[in-house]
Amino acid sequence: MRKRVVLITGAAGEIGQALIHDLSATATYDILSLDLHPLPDEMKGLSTHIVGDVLDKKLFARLVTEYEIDVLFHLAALLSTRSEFAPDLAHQVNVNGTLALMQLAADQTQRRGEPVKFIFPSSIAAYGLPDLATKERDLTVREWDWNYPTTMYGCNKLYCELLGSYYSGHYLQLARTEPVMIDFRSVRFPGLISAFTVPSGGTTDYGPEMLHAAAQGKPYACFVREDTILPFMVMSDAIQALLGLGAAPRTSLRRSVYNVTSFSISAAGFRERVLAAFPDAQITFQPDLRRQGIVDTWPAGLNDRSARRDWDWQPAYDVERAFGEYLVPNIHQRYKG
Ligand code: AKB
Repeated sequence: MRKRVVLITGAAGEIGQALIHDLSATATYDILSLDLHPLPDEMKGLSTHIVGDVLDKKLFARLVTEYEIDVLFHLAALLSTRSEFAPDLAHQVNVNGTLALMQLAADQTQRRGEPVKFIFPSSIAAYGLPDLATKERDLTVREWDWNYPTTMYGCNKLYCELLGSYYSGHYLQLARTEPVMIDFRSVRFPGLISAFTVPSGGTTDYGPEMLHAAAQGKPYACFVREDTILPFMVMSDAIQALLGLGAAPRTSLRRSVYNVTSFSISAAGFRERVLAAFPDAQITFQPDLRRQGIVDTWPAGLNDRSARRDWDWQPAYDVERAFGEYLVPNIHQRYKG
């Protein structure tokens, strides 16, 4: 008999590592994790880890003979800045990789006659505001506002959200028999900040980079202007969002894609909070025009009313608690000594 598992792709990334820690603590599922890279040594034993590529169809053909994938957290992706430097690769990983996994989930769903849950992190990059005046006016955007992304990554995320709706609502619509569909659920994340890992290749990275540099006594030149405002959330809330949406009864979900957020903060405000915790931090501003151009199209805040209404979403950490209770104490601990 095949072993029933939760599959996590992109498992060695920031969200992947945090999710494995959380899921393995509850022990409800056996975790199968996949990434191009091995997991850090201290995570050995928390999951069955496979070093491999989401584009490797042969690997997946082999995996489904051994495992029954019940829930799939598809986290593997190239982030926004990196995708601008390698748009072709970004499209392959972010779109073709996702499409292949949705097809796999759809095949598994058909075969067992029960939906595979497909949980997909989307992003504020799915938005594209036309100018700063609009960003200042529309301070919080709803899921359906300004869906005109200007980056390869944003286009990839928005398209994959639509693919998810297709596979969960319309796939095989011309077939004679009624198909069983995958159960696709997605959250649009703001910038994420972890106390334990540092991101790479994203455009919201200036927040966590500033904090981690300060904790290590390293100078940091922030690549966006001081007045840049973006929504953020700590990693622990991001994991609760993925798990909360995953656990919600299907009948209570009125959408397949939900905004989630915690607090909005300017780059200058971020610096102030970091300085309050690390008074010797050397933080300057040296905006990079291209990266600035990207964040200027992303909204200052997200309207997450639908998530709050449908599956009781609520972040545990507002800005005060995020810095005071989660980020600063854990980062102090991490770099101690
Ligand atoms: C990035 O900056 O690319 C990511 C994101 C906003 O999804 N953090």
